[in-house]
Amino acid sequence: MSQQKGFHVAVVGATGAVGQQMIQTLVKENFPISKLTLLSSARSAGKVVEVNGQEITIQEAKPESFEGVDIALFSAGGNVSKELAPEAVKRGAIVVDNTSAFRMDTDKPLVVPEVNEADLHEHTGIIANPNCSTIQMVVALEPIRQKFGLKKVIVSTYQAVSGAGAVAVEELMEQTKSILAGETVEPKILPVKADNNHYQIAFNAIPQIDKFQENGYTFEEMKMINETKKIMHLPDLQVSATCVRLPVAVGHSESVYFEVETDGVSAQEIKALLKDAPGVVLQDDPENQLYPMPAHCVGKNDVFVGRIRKDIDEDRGFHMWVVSDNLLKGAAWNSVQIAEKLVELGLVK
Ligand code: NAP
Ligand code: 3JN
Repeated sequence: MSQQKGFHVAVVGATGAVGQQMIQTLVKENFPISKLTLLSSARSAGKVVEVNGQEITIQEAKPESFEGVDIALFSAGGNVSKELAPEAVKRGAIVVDNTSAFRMDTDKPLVVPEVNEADLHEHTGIIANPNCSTIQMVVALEPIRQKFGLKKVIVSTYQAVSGAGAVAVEELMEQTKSILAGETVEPKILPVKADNNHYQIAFNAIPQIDKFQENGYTFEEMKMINETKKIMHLPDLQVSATCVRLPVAVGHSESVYFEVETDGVSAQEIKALLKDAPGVVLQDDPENQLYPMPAHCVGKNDVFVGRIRKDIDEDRGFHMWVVSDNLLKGAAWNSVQIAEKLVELGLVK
C-alpha cells in the first residue's frame, strides 16, 4: 500500500473472482490507500488475508461498515449493491459499482475512462462500471467513432468462465479432469446457476450468458446493447449481440462487425487509428500470424485488437477481433481506473 496520504478504501465482495482482482489491482497500481476494509457475506467473515504484507480480517458487509470510508468498490452482486451502495453514499463514500444494479439509471454515470471520463463530473455518489464484454468493445470502437462516425455494431462474444464467478472456474476445471478420466459429469453452475438446466462447459460452447429476456436475447446481450449506447452517447446506434460461453478460464474474445458513417475508409486507416488509441494494443499482422488470444492477455490491463479487415460487400463495414482480461479491464482495472480518475479530478471528498 502506498505511504502517501491516502484514502480509506472498501472492497465489497473481497473474496470473489472480481474482488480478489480488485485488491491485487489496488496494490499493483499503488493506489493511495490509508486503510483497506475488506467486506463479504457472513460466510467469509473472519477469514484473514494478506495484502501487501499486511494481514486484514474480512468483515461481513453491513451499513455501518462504511463509516469513514472514502471510496467503496462493489462486486458482490446487484442485490448487495442495491441494499448497501446507498448506505455507503449516505455515510460520505463514493461508490464504484461493478454490478448491473445502477448501470441504466439516468442519474448515474456508466464509465469507461478511455471513452467517457467526462461523465464522472455528473456523479451523485454512485458510478457504475459497465459489463466486461461492453467495456472491451467500446474501448476499441471509440477511436473509430471519433474519426469516422459509427452507425452499426454486430458482436459475437466468446466469453471465459471466470465471468460467471469463482465457482464456474472450479466447475470447468473439475469437469475437464473428470471427462479426461472417462468419468461422467453433473453440471451444476453454467449457464445460469438459478436456472433449471445446467450444461457441460468442458469441451463445449454454450450460447447463453445470463437469463433469457422476453425478446429472445439474453440479459448479457441486452447489457451489451444498452450499455454501449449509453457510454458512447449514441442512443440511435444500431447494436446487436450474441453472447457465448467457452471453456476458457480468463479472457473474453469478441468478433465485432461495425459500420462507419464515412465512405471509402480503408482497413489500414482503422489500424493506424487503433495503433495509437488509449488502452488499446494493436496485434494485427496476418503474415506473421499475429492476432490477440485470451491466453496471452491474462494479467494485462489493455484491450488487444487484431484481424481488422474490410467487409467483402459493404464499403462502410469492417470486422475486428477484440480480446481482454475480463477480470481486469472488464472489471477490477476499469473500477480502479475510475477511482484514480476521481482522485485526479478532485471528485473524492
Ligand atoms: P463470486 O466469485 O461468486 O464472488 C461473490 C462475492 O460476493 C464474494 O466475495 C461473496 O462473499 C460476496 N457476497 C455474496 N453475497 C454477499 C452478501 N450478501 N453480502 C456481502 N457480500 C456478498 O462472483 P464474482 O465473479 O466476483 O462477481 C461478483 C459480482 O461482480 C457479480 O455478481 C456481478 O454483479 C459483478 N461482476 C461484474 C462483472 C463485469 O462485467 N463488470 C464481471 C463479473 C462480475 P462470500 O465469500 O462471503 O460468499
Ligand atoms: O458472464 C460474464 O462473463 C460476465 C458476467 C457479469 C455479471 C455476472 C453476474 C451478475 C454481471 C454483470 O456485471 O453484468 C452481473 C450483474 O448483472 O450484476
